[in-house]
Amino acid sequence: MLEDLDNDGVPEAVAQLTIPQGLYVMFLRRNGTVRRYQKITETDGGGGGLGLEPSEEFGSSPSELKQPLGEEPDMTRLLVGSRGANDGGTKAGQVHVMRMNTNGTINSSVQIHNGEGGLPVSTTATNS
Ligand SMILES: [Ca+2]
Repeated sequence: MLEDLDNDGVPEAVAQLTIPQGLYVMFLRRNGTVRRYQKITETDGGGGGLGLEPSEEFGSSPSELKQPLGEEPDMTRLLVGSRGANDGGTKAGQVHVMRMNTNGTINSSVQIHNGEGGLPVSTTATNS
């Protein structure tokens, strides 16, 4: 779940897509059905800036960073895994930390993986 991105009093839900790889940000009604959704893929929702590789399995374990980081403007941050990403080593995986717009698209993002985003380089980090 995400906090209420669009301020309608109902939280949003996030789920992984497998074909194409990506995410659905779902804006819910009070009865739990989807009022509208925003797809985030390599071609939708600002996902083109993520540098996704074809088989990196982007979209796993989406979660919200609950505590604000204090940056202005402080926007909702969605953390999403890419367990098959090769940037930090073959299939070493990575996490995308995405600042979210109120319409469910990505405002900006950073990546954390082996040797990037504050993590040291490890020669043994794999999830194979
Ligand atoms: Ca909402």
